[in-house]
Amino acid sequence: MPSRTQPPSNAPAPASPTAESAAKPAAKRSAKAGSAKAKAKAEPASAKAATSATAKSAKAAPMTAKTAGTAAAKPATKPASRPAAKPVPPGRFITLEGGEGAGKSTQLRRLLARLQAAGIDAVGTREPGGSTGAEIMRHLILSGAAKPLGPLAEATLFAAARADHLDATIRPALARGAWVVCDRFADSTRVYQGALGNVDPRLIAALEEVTVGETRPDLTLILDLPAEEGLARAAARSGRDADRFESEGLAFHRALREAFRALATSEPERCVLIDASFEAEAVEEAIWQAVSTRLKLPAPRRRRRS
Ligand code: Z5A
Repeated sequence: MPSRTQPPSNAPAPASPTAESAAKPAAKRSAKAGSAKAKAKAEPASAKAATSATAKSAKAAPMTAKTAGTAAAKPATKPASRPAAKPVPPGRFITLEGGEGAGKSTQLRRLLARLQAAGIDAVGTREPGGSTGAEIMRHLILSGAAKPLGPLAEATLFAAARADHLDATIRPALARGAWVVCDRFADSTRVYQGALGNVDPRLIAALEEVTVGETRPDLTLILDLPAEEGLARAAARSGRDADRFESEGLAFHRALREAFRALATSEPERCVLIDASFEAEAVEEAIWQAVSTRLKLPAPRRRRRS
C-alpha cells in the first residue's frame, strides 16, 4: 500500500500569507521559470567565486610556509591559524507529481514559503523547463510539434530537457546545500510516456540512468485527485488553449491517475500519496507533515544574545 497522508480537517491556514507571496517568483508559467533561470544564471558566478577563493588560498600556502620558517627563529610570533571550513550540509531534492490540475504549482509555492520560513535555502523549479535550454524545449514539446513523432521521441526530448535542467539548476543548488522543490520530474516520463505512451520501460529506465544518475529525489509527493476534479480546476483557471497533454480525453487522465497511484505503491520509501481533494490549506498541511516526517529539517537557528 502506498503511504497516504490525509489532511487534517482542522488544518491551520498557511504560516504567513506574506511569506507565500514572497515565494511567488516560483509561480507557474513565467515567474517560476524566471526564478529558476535567474538561479541558473547566478550559479556559474558563485562557482567562479569559489574557484578563485581556492586558487587564492593555494597561492597563499607557500608564503605561510616561509613565514613559519621565520617564526621558528622568533618563537614569540605565533603562526595564525584559520578556522576549519564548515562542511556544507547536503541539499534535499523534493518532487511534486500528479495529474492535470492536481495543485502541484499551488503547493510548490506554499512548500517553498514554509521551507524558507524554517530558515532553509529553498529553490523552486519545474519540468519541462527550469533552465534556459529546457524552457526552449518546453515550448517545443507542449506546442504539440513533436506529437506526430510519437511517445518515444517525446520521452527523448523530455530527457534532453531534464539533462540541461539538472546541470544548470538542480545540481548546483543541491551542491551548495539548498533544498530543491521541483514541479514534475522523471516520474512524469515514466507515467506519461512509459505507462500511457507504451514506451518500453527498459528505455525509460536507461534514459533516467543517463540523465538523472545519482540525482534521484529524496521525496516525491504524489498529489492524488479524481481526473474529473483536476480537469475542472484546470478549466476554471484556464485563460489559454489546452496544451499537448491537457487536450487528451477523460479516459487518458483517469489512466494517468491510476499510473501515479501504482507508482506510489511501488516505491513507498520515496513516494507519499497526498489526498489533493481538500482545500489548499489542508493539502499544504499534509505535505508539511510528510516533509517533516520523511526528511530531517535543520534545527531552528538560535538567536545570538547581544
Ligand atoms: N510531461 C510529460 O509528459 N513528461 C514529462 O517527463 C514531464 C511532463 C516532465 C506539463 O504541463 C505537461 O508535460 C504535463 C505532463 C507533461 N501535462 N499535462 N497535462 P504543465 O507544466 O503546463 O502543467 P501540469 O504540470 O499538468 O500542471 P497544471 O495543469 O498547471 O496543474 P497543477 O500545477 O497541478 O495545478 P495548479 O496550477 O496548482 O492548480 C490548478 C487550479 O486549481 C488553479 O486555479 C488553482 O488555484 C486551483 N487549485 C489548486 N489547489 C486547489 C485546491 N486544493 N482546491 C481547489 N482549487 C485548487
